[in-house]
Amino acid sequence: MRGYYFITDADLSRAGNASDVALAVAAGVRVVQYRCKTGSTADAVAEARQLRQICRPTRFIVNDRVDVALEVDADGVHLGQEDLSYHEARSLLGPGKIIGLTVHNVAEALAAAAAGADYLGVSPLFATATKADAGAPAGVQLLAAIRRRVSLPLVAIGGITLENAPLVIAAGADAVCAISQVVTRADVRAEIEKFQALFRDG
Ligand code: TZP
Ligand code: MG
Repeated sequence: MRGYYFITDADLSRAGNASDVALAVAAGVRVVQYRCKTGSTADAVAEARQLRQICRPTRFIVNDRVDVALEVDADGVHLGQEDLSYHEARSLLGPGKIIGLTVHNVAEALAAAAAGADYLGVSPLFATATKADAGAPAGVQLLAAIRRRVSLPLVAIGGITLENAPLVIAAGADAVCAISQVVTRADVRAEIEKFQALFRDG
């Protein structure tokens, strides 16, 4: 889990999800999350199936959609507080799949850990225009507070840049996700590699 965590965004992407995911895999990213908020279920399944193939053996996680994850044999799902619960998702997915949960405060983090989550997404650390309903920025203080209480892998997200990522890692993040800072750029692989280097150098 340690390193840069890639999430697709077809609306922001310059070159499209398939290109972005192929470049993320080439850069050595360990986890790719397919996040699709628009379009039909049939289109989501078709795209997820294509991305899933590009990702082998990189771990492939589907955002929100347990049904899509099951259909394409994804490695797991990432769920928010308003999606299926951990227990509902686990009963559908079975024991072998990864379930990541987004948390916005320490209480949610403790509840997610107690439920059995495999990792936590801590969100949003900073202001972001990428997710309209992301909520108020929590700052690195939230990450540090969760780090003190929870031993699960922590993935930080929301407004992360190459400038603030070192603070996020120092506060205890195992992984960082930056969507707009990567998929809008001409050289997606090079941007990912800059984030990955922060984990080696830090
Ligand atoms: N979940 C919380 S914030 C966010 C998601 C998907 C968007 C992060 O995008 P960016 O461009 O890295 O701020
Ligand atoms: Mg969700």
